[in-house]
Order: sequence, then structure tokens, then C-alpha cells
Amino acid sequence: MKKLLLTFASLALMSAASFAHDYKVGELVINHPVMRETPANAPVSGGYMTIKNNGSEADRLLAVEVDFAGKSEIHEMSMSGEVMKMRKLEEGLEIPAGGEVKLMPGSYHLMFMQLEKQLTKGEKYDATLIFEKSGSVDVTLNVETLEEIKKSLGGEAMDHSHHGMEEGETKKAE
Ligand SMILES: [Cu+2]
Repeated sequence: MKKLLLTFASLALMSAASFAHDYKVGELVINHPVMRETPANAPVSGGYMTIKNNGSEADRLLAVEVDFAGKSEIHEMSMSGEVMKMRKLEEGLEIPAGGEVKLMPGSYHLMFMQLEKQLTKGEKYDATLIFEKSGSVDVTLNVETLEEIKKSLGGEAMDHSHHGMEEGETKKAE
């Protein structure tokens, strides 16, 4: 019985730890950074999270560095009439003073291109987020399914397959 109780206790600790997935740098709080799992040979994936700014000055996400992708960018996605458009934010993404920005499917996102391997649900990858004022912070990106990401962050499904083509990726011969 004692052993069983211990098992329950450690399970409870483990699940508590898995919920506490946030990072602080300066006045910023980055909550639950994730990226989307990919099918085999997919060249791109999206990264999502909530970034809250508790400070009285705006900050700006300038870049993200990872070693599982050849190229990482910060993107905005929006509807232009019936067409979904994606563009790179050359100036980075502003996090307003006292405000919160959600990176989620169909909206702002990190775009990881030239993936070196398939991303599988449950895996974790290191990333460094670089902010204009607060500096850089190391985070862990959890790989989740689109359904899980939409459940925690909201957002719409996003088809990245066309985007890869836009970026000059050539489709693998089937
Ligand atoms: Cu994109």
C-alpha cells in the first residue's frame, strides 16, 4: 500500500511539472512554447506560444535560433479576402507594454524551415528566443499535434505545405 501511495505521489508531481512550462526573461513571460508534429519528409513546421509583457515598455521578438531546422523566421498569417497570406515579419513581432501576444495556428507563428528530421509528438527541442530589450531566453519546444495546439492556444488549421513550396523547397519525388 505504501508503495502504491508513493507511485501516486510521484505521478502527481510529474503531471504538475508538465503543466509548469513557462519561462521568464526581463518583464516577459513565455507560456507553453510548442511546435506542430510533422509527417515524414515535411520540410516545415510552425511554433506557437503565448508571450506576455508585464513591463511598461514594448518589447520585440527579433529572432529564434534552433538547431533542428536550417532556417527559422517569425511570420504573420492573415486572411486577404478568401486567401490566406503568410509573410515574414522583417522587423520582428511587437509585444506591447502590459499586453500579450499569442502565436497560434492561422495567426502569428514561428516558421521552421529545412527541417532536419521528422518532428514527433512528445519530443522536446531546445530553442533560443531573442528579444530586442529583454535579451535572449532558452526555452523547450514541446512537439504536439495540431489538435492539442488548437486546444491550448486556439487558432485555425494552417496548411504549411504550400508555404514550403513558396520558400523554394522542391517537392520530393513520390
Ligand atoms: Cu509561416
